[in-house]
Amino acid sequence: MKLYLFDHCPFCVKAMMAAGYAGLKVEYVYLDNHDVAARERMVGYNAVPILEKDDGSFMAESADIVELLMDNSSKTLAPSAFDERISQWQERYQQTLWNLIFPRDVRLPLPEFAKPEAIEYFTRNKTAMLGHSFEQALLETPAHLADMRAALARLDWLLPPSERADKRLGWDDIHFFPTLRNLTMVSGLEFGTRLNAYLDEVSQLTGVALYRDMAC
Ligand SMILES: N[C@@H](CCC(=O)N[C@@H](CS)C(=O)NCC(=O)O)C(=O)O
Repeated sequence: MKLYLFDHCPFCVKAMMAAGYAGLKVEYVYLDNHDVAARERMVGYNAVPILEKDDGSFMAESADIVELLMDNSSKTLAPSAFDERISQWQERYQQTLWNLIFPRDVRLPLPEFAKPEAIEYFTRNKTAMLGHSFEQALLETPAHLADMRAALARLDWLLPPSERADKRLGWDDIHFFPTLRNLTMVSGLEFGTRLNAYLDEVSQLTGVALYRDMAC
């Protein structure tokens, strides 16, 4: 199987997590961020992740891909326990997350941003979502960091899988780890012992690397 993806994309990370946790042989193919036509050719619309199955057919939608990958494995995911809490947190802090993450995405040496046109495409789209430039978002970093520190302090319920009664990776991790993993690209953001343990453990269980060593 092949997975077409961007490394920074939280939906793609869900699929990567499942592939890694399931221990499946899946080839990762990183698309140029601006190559909309490649996505449309495969699934008829513009979105990654896209899974190419062994029979050559394509499927989109991260949750469906996670299900299919897990169905091909002997492992299972624990059911979600904090679905509501996770979506409320993500909604409440969406602007702060975007301000911290979008301008940094294109500063990392990621394959989807290897070409200048890819950086231009992403910058144009995400600037429109933010309502201001990446330069402004970066200038406002101290305020966004303060807001995010308060946000992280509210995650005391989030335990590493090994500290839970059900020690499996679960749907909550599939939904939440991609966002927290993206925050590891933000220089000066401290996660604390427990959240760092969470990030390290889920990264290790899924084979999805963190961005700590390239934080900017
Ligand atoms: N509902 C889709 C959403 C996927 C999605 O929004 N992917 C974004 C990347 S994070 C995308 O491919 N956007 C197209 C683009 O940026 O051109 C899923 O869960 O897989």
